[in-house]
Parts: sequence; C-alpha cells; structure tokens
Amino acid sequence: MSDTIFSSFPTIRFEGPGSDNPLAYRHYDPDRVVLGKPLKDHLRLAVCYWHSLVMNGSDPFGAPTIDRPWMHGEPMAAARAKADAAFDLFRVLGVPFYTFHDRDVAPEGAGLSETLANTREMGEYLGRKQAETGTRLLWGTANLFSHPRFMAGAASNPDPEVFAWSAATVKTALDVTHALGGANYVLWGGREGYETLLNTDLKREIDQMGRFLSLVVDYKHKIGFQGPILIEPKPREPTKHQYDFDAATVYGFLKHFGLERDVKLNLEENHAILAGHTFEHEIAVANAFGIFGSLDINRGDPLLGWDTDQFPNDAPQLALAFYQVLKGGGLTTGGLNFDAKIRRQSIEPDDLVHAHIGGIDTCARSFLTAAAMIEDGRLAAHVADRYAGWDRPDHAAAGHSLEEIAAAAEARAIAPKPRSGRQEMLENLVNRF
Ligand code: XLS
Ligand code: NI
Ligand code: NI
Repeated sequence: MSDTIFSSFPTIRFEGPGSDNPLAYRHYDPDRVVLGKPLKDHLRLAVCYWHSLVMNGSDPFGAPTIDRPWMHGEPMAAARAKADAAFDLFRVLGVPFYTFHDRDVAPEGAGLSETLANTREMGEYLGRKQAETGTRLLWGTANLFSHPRFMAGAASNPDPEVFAWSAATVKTALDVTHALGGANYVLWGGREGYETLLNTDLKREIDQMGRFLSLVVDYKHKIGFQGPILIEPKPREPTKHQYDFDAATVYGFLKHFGLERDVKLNLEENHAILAGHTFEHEIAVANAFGIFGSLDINRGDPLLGWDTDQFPNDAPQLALAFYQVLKGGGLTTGGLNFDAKIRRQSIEPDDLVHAHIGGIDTCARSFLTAAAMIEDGRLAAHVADRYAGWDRPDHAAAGHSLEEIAAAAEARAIAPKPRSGRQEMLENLVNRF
C-alpha cells in the first residue's frame, strides 16, 4: 500500500487518564474486562466512511473546504486510494469496524449496470483490505437519496422505475455487505417522506415502502444473510415529514407489514433529539418492543434545529443512553458507529484523528459509568420497588375483566396513597458515578 495522509500517525494507544499525549486514549482501554468481557467487544466501535472520507465541508452557503487526494482523478482509481486511506485511518484509531454507503466506496457509473459493477468491484477491493488488516464491516447500506433520481423518494417514489432502480441498488449493496461478512444491513429512508400532501398519496407511499422492505427481507433469507436488517428512524431533514419518524413510529410500520421479527433499529442520537426525544428514550422504546439493533453515535447542537452530526463529548448524557443499552442486554450484532463529522473549518487530517479520539474516549467513559450503575444495582432496585405492588399475585388489578376489577376496588374502598417519585434523589445517585 502506498503512503496515505494518515501514514505518519502512530496507532493510538491507551495511556490512562493521567496522560498528556493528545494522540492517546485516556479511557478507551480495549482489553479492560467490564461486566465479563473486554471493552472493545462491548462497544464495537466503527468509523463511518461518508463523514470521514467523503464529506468535503461544503454547506448550503459555501464551497468545499476539505480537500483530500482521493477527491480528484479517475473515479475508480480515486475510490481505491480512498479505501487505502480509510483502512489506514482504521489502523491509526485501532477500531474493529467500519460502515459505508455504496456510493461512498464506489462511484456512480454511466448507467445502472456500470454503477452496480463499480459497487461489486470495490466490494472485492474492500474484502482484500479487510483480509489484510482484520478490520470488519459493522454494516453496509445504499445511498438512495443523493442523486436527483431519488428527489421524490426511493421506494416511495411516484415512479415505479425509481422503485426498481432502488431495488437493484439495494440488492447489490446487500450482496456486497453479505460477501464482506457485514454484521447488519441498514436502510435509512433519506427521501422517504414528503413536503406537501398537495402532491402526495401518503397511503400509497407507505404501502410501497412496506412492499420494498418485505422484498429486502425475503432476499436476505434467500441469500442466507444472518444479520438483521436495520431501519434508521429520523423525523425530518431532508424531507419535512419523514415516514420513519422515530422508534415507536417504525415499530407501528413494521407491525402493520408483519416485519417486526426480521427488522430492527439503528438509532441515532441526533435523530432522537430532532424527534423531540432523548437518545435513552429511543433505546428504551426499541428494547420494549424487542427491536433494538445498533447505534449511530453523534450529538446535535442544542441551539441548532438540524442534524449537525457532531462527535459526542457529553459523557454524563451518553451514560444514560448506555445504561438503557446494558439493561436491554447490550450490543449484540450492533455497534457504535461514528455517524459524526468534523466541522467545516477542521480541514487537516489530524482534526479527524482528534475527533475520533475524543468520541471514542467519551464512549468508553460513558460506558464505564453505565456499567458501574448496573453493577451497583441501586437504580434498578428503586425502579423494581416502585412497581413492587404488581408482583403480588393478588394485587388490586388482578381481576380478569373490567367489572371484576371494578367490583373488587369498590369492595376494598382503599384510597391509593401517592408516593414520591424520588427524581432528585435518583439524579444525585447517578451523579455519584
Ligand atoms: C443521515 C443518516 C445517515 C445514515 C446512513 O442523517 O444518519 O447518515 O446513518 O444512511
Ligand atoms: Ni445515521
Ligand atoms: Ni444523522
């Protein structure tokens, strides 16, 4: 492999909280055993291709600010140079996983066949890089939102030709993900939504999405892809009304189409916030319905109402999210994908390295906090105690019908006594961790 813009960086090592070295982990000690297994197997960290290797700093007001060598030249040669740099970045960070969209790793060709051939060819190239380095694929996905053909949606498009094009694109992206041993396959409905009902048949669009997802699930079983299909909810942006609004909405959608056993969720912090929820709420909802899959780790800006996709740096906040993850049994096929991007003025390669070091340390520290909360057990004991009335077989609501419960309540004539929710006390307890 030729030199990349990351060649001069050492592999980042754990040096402990006392270290002064900016190119070291202070909290991410990959081999430290917590709750019975190494931290690296709990976190399953992944670098995402699109923000780290593709994003060029352009925004609605201005031109690209970030220039990388692979952003020029013959497209397939550039894609290979980008992959070389990507795997060198994974080496620097020492992360076990990565994620990509088909269009991040392989350029659009002259037509559908050439585009799919590019995806397959780059898939083989990535397979060789994986074999050389040991880095694994957390998930693959297809970009069904950037090209103008998708402006009115992919599966939900009024034109069946776009549905068919999208089907071919997802089939190939899933084939490649399967060949690369991907642990999951993700669908984010970037343009699956609408701007105005004046031009939109909402029911038809949702039916088309249900059909598309059913076809993907059938195909996954046909080729023996073991990992789950993950839907990534987001309430708005780019469209005003996105059909996959939040975890609860997606569960209703899956249930309607009978897909709730085959499809799980990839939840993202910034998307949760845009939906008016906390990250931990979304995780708790997914756990409640048995559809928790994986996490896109980032943060929004409380003063900006859009998907700023910043690297996480709020350990207390993230600890509450990881506490819910651990309560649900932890990440199984899922992982923590840094769907996070450096700011427009962070134009140097080392900005990308520092961003990941901070994000990884924030995840590690929050995870250790959450693990300590689990091991301590007092929070869980408080919650269990709060609902203890329901554990007695002869509790007040044990009757089999509304009239039975009503008659018993009237006969007992007990006035329920309000009990403190103890919120502040519990917040203080959490702060001790
Ligand atoms: C965009 C989404 C996207 C998905 C993958 O907001 O987060 O990056 O994670 O298509
Ligand atoms: Ni995401
Ligand atoms: Ni996002």
